Amino acid sequence: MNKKLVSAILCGAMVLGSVMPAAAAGVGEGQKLAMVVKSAGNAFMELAAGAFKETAEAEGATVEIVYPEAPTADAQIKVLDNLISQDFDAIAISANDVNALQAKLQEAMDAGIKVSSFDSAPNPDSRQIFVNQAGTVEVAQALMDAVLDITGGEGQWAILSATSQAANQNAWIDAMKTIMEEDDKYSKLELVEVAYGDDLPDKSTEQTAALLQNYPDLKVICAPTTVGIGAAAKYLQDNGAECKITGLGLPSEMKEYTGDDKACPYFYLWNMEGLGTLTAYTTMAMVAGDITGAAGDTYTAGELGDYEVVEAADGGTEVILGAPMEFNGENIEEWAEIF
Ligand code: RAM
Repeated sequence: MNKKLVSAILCGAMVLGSVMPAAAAGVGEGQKLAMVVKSAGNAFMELAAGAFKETAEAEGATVEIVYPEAPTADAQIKVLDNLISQDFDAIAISANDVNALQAKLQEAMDAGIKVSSFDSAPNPDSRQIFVNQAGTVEVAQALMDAVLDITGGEGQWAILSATSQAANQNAWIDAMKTIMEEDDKYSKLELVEVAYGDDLPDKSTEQTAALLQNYPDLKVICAPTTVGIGAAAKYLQDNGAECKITGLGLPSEMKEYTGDDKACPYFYLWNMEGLGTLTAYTTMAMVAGDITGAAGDTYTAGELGDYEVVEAADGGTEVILGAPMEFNGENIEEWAEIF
């Protein structure tokens, strides 16, 4: 930029500065926030964390994103230990285990740190609020109906999950099983196995191969994990398998595999930026003392609008971002550009 242009911009800024009122302080002004994700190397977690950081920083907070070295509760306990000693105002966490983090998260709350959770909820005693990306039963219903549709209403199907302890995947799987048992229209479906790829691409690929080998008539794999669905879709498509995949995925990672003539006819997810943004506003509102995380609390989450805290099925409280979104051959290109 040439010097004249720079000084013209500076002059303009000074003039504007003298007439414009000072910007209002953001809701996160002066707050020190940490986000603990499930593990590194998971694009879903990076997207949620990116939106959380951007939103909270724009509101005046300082933010640290922490990536545990493995998708386990132990690895999260290690990083929590470190955070508790560093004077954070709040920790937002996606739990690798429902119960195993309780003592550590209680220690954090006893030290005056607000504990919010997002994506994967630790038990109610371990948190003050859960930011749920979509209703648990709604997600399970969408997945069960996809399995019913893609199998043609009958036959063998399997689940490829994340870790066996993952709180969110287990909640969705339990809800799917309940839906399947309660309605006769699913009675010709046979769930043969729940396999675990631990949210690691290689292990998810191995588990997909094993499912195909063990169940030659398998019609559909449902993977309620972005890492699992991506690995399985690649394996099924590269090997020309008849078995199809559906589940929860990131459009950008599923682009090549989605459509009626591909390995994945369609799948679901939610507004990824919204998840990070809503978690940021929720966490900041707790630190500011605008909400406590009790059912009935209301607050504004920036451009996302107004939210109300409600009772969650596990006895704790939650705020629900919205409904799950379907991605298919028609809209995948467009969404893959976004996340
Ligand atoms: C994986 C993680 C995450 C989950 C998504 C759908 O990225 O397991 O927790 O919400 O999948």
